[in-house]
Amino acid sequence: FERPMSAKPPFYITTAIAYPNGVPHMGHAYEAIATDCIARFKRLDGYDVRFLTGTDEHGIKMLQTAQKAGVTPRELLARNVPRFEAMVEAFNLSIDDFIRTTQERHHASSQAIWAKMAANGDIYKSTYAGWYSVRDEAYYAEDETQLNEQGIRLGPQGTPVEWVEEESYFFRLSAYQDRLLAYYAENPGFIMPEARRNEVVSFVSGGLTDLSISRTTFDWGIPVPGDDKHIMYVWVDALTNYITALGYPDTEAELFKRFWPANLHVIGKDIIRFHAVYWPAFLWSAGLEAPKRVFGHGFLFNRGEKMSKSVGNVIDPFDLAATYGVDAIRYFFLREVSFGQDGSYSHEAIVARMNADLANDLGNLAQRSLSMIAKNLDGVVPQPGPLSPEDEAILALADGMLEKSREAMEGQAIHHYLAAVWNVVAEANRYFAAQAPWALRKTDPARMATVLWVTAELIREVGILVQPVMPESAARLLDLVVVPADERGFDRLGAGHRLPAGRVLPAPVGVFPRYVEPETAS
Ligand code: ME8
Repeated sequence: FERPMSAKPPFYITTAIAYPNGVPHMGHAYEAIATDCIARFKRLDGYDVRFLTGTDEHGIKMLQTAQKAGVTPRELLARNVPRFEAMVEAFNLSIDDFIRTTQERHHASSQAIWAKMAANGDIYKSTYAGWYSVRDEAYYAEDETQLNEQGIRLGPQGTPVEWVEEESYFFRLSAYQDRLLAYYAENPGFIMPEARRNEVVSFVSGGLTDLSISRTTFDWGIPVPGDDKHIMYVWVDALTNYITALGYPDTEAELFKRFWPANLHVIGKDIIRFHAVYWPAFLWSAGLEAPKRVFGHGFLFNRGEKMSKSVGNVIDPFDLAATYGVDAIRYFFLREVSFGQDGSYSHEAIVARMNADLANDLGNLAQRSLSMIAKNLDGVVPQPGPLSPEDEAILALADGMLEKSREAMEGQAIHHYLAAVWNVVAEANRYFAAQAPWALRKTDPARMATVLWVTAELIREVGILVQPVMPESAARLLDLVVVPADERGFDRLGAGHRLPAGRVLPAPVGVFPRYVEPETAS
């Protein structure tokens, strides 16, 4: 890797790596979209961003799914991994790397971190006897499980657990309890949102037992260095992906030096324990730093029902994007669902957002104001006259969006950032209606020109700020006001870089289509 030296501050952000035991579902796409939005926001805000995603290809779950389908794990991967790669294209994910845990680089990296942990005295051989959930790929203490009405024992996530008793290597997790608790206390922003932090603190405070980190009853995984009979516990290998992608075990690699520790691991709430307890302990044991933040987002429910392959209500994200448009889907999920909370979606809710927020509020504002410039000013951005208090007020409100958005995004409150932008869009519509430039056309054309200039400038600012959530539509919006490609960063927001007069605009075209039901369309 040759990278130009950058004076920009580094920002390393990752998604979880999904199990490709099936095709991607909307939960996977949601996590990827949210992470992409944060990555794009940071890039536009002047950071040197590295964004990683990928697939978690080992483990018992993968093996069993393959066996049930009558194929080898590699055949299962050949079937499903291309769909995850296609999701990157389909959802316009601005990734820098896609890691697959079956890659050679990852084999080497996982064996290296294991060897480091062993050299540190944190790994010993014993016998594991306890509960394991294949669906979660997780070990659970007996008191975390319970019997359901059918007498089936379930883990805390509601998945069946099975009794496992075999020779296993253990990781001395118990030795890290105090250091973990101290880390949580000193870094209150390490686990977000707060509900997730409380959950983890209470789990760790309750006492940590050593963790079984190898199995001998199957072979689909990375062998333990020096003891091929043992296959590493899939989570040891999975978590290590985040450093493999930076060149580990070469800690002198340029990417590693620049981007580790990670700024943000974006994951779902069901896998917080792995990231906020096991992962820092593994890293410390290997002499590495813990990540700066782990954010556990909520779960998506289709019409209020939990999506799962077994329930059969998994919505294909590719279908959603084809039906409503990628940007509409990206906007819908990031605006509708408070990031960190669970969320629900339905056709009606998506259409309501598309038509109200996008087609009406933002789309119409652009269309109405820019077509007035086209019709009345030969499509040329006018020179504004003296600004009225109303003009000053709406411009100041727009100039204030960046600070509000940054503040929200500091805490991954993506929905607050979007609410701040759409508050300005709503005010801009009120401004436009109150100034009624169409009525000024005959009575006061100079004033009309000023109002149209102000509105076009608002479109420029909003266009720049919505790029992280709707990259394509925002680009088209910015094309309508002819903002050059190198003037679309957040450093161009505000009073210092107003829309220059004299710019010739293209004929405005609609950027946000209204959703019309197929039945009524014909
Ligand atoms: O957990 N709504 O993989 P995974 C929102 N391989 N998010 C959801 C979701 C839903 N309905 N269902 C799943 C794994 N997710 C491991 C990760 S990381 C080193 C290893 C999220 O395919 C889930 O919370 O089961 C996780 O963050 C991601 O999708 C991948 O889930």
